[in-house]
Amino acid sequence: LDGIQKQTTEELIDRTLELYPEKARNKRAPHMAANDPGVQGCSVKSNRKTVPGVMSARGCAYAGAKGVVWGPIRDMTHVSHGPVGCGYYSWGTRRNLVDGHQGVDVFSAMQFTSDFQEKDVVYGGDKKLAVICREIRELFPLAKGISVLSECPVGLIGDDINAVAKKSCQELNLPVIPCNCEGFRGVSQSLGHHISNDSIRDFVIGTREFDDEPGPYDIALIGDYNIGGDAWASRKILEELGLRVRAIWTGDGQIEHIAATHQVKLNLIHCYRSMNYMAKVMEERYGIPWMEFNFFGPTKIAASLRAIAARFDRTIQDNAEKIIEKYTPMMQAIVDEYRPRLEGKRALLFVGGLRPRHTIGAYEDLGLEIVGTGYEFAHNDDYERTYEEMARGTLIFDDASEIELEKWAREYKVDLVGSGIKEKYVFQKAGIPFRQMHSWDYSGPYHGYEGFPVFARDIDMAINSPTWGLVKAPF
Ligand code: ICS
Repeated sequence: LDGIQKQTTEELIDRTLELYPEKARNKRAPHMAANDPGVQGCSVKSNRKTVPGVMSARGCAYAGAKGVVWGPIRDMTHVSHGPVGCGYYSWGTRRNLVDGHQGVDVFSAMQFTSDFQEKDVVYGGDKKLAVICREIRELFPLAKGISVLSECPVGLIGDDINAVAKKSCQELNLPVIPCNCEGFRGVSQSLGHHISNDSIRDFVIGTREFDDEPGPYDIALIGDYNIGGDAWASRKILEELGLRVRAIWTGDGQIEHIAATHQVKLNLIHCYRSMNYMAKVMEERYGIPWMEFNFFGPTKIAASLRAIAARFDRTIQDNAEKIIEKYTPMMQAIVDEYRPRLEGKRALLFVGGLRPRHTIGAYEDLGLEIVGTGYEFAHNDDYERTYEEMARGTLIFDDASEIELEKWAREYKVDLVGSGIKEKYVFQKAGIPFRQMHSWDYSGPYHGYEGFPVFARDIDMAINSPTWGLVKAPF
């Protein structure tokens, strides 16, 4: 990119690290690098404990289990087991949309919690949990199951939710699934994803079969959480391709479909970070192949459609070409409209475990340049998938703090920051356009052909709003 070279970025990294005292500087140094694709040894250290005292944007294991993997399953109840706060503050914040009747056959807008009090911490909460399961069965007879998501104190006092779940399951004749996702486990929400995948492996997968006969085009859509309707947009294209989407993990998800996923022919994974574990398990256990794909922006969508179609017969492959032919002019019209207003604008991204690499193509379709990208909680395999997506010399980083992000946004003179709610107001107050790339800033969908026009409009609206000319930061 123009004016961005490996050396200039390395100098910027040095200037950034100077902001820290020595100990923190040494700890943070391995977590940022200038991109050098194809060169071995250029790697960003990741999946490590956040440096104490450095402000981080990470969540916890409970967040990864409740908010990310289990929460979007619409037809069961999810019990936040422990004090009331964790359930309350994870209530309805991720915008994973659902279809159906709340409180009847869909429960995603409700908060179930065991509301631990002092006596539960002292004497244990197992009995209370059994009562809650009975109450749920009685009050919501159409609920297809109960997940029990442990908060920190449950593990600290040594409650045995697995035993309670087993007993309740027999007593109520209903799946009751324990998930030992206490917030203190691991270094971020990422371990919560893994623990949840393990609980699906141990208690859900293979416990049901689909009502109708399996077919050659049966697939599962894995790692699409229907943020702002994303999974609905993705599903539409896959169906147009001629595939049968038998289950979605877990956006607008149904537990019985998830339980029968072992019958599909191929697992298609959008969010690799949060669900690669189960894809690998299904491959080992049931011989189901899996592949990653990317439905952000027309370039990546077309490449993904061709790659997916290549796994099937001629009919599907022809369909892929037909779909691409049909949508390309529509997408070109969007690009023609917005690209002249966005060409050469610079963006800095900082999101969770997938989007910092998966959204790059969509920005580039609009003419933006990504000068830096980073993850809150990605692992090594995510970084390996990132280097090739970014231009040489650009900045790649892990678990950034506010002071680092501010430094980079200012020095790179970015036109847009795409990150989360904890970052948003810092940049907006500094007069820098911002889009929230977790919740899509209450917009969406951004996936698929339906999503790209929405994305393009939002990015244009953020960057080219006349508001910015009226903002004068006092610093
Ligand atoms: Fe996957 Mo926020 Fe996903 Fe990713 Fe994951 Fe989270 Fe969100 Fe972010 C997520 S599952 S909640 S794509 S929908 S935990 S936006 S890794 S951090 S980039």
